[in-house]
Amino acid sequence: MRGTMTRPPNNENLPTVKLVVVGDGGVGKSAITIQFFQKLFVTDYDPTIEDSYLQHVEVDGQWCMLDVLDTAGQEEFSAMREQYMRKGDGFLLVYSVTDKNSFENIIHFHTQILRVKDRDTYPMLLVANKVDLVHLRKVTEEQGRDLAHKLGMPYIETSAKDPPLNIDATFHEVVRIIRNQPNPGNERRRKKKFKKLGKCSIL
Ligand SMILES: Nc1nc2c(ncn2[C@@H]2O[C@H](COP(=O)(O)OP(=O)(O)OP(=O)(O)O)[C@@H](O)[C@H]2O)c(=O)[nH]1
Ligand SMILES: [Mg+2]
Repeated sequence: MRGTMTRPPNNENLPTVKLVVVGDGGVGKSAITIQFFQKLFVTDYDPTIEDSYLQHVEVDGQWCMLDVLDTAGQEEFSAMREQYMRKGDGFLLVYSVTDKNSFENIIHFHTQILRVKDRDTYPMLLVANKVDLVHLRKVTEEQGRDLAHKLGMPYIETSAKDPPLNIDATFHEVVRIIRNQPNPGNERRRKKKFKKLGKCSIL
């Protein structure tokens, strides 16, 4: 009987969870996504414009349809950002531990997501990728954890290279964060109410 528990149920009944993978160009967003969905490491760098992946997954005994958008990190495609940010239920904010700039730019993705969502918090996970490149590392685990703490999100270290590190754990964790968020609708309303109150007090 236990075996039947792990079989995916009818896809039509599954709740869809939309994840968006963001971060600078070349940090490994596509490599992480392809390692998760196809179980292989892409060694070539082929800048993404926009790719999406769909698959049912089981997280903590509950199945869902995971709809993942792998976005463009290259600056020339940044105009598309607001549009895809609107669609996400949760975000993977990826930087490369070998690229300090990509780490420093995380704050901009974070700010933009909160602005587009009109929220004070939103389900996000800080992903420090390429930790296999030990000798090229420029951003320490402590720096990563500090930033995650400051931005109010969990932190995870990954490698998309074989043998992969924490790739399944990363996607599962974002699903968990989305499921566990406290009453998102209420928070949005509360923020709007505060804005109105703010206006009233000025008048
Ligand atoms: N060693 C190592 N290389 C990686 C890792 N992740 C990605 N790479 C390599 O880094 C390069 C860029 O990876 P991509 O996944 O294409 O980067 P991206 O973030 O999708 O880039 P854009 O699509 O331009 O935004 C590729 O050559 C990958 O093979 C990793 O964890 N370890
Ligand atoms: Mg890519």
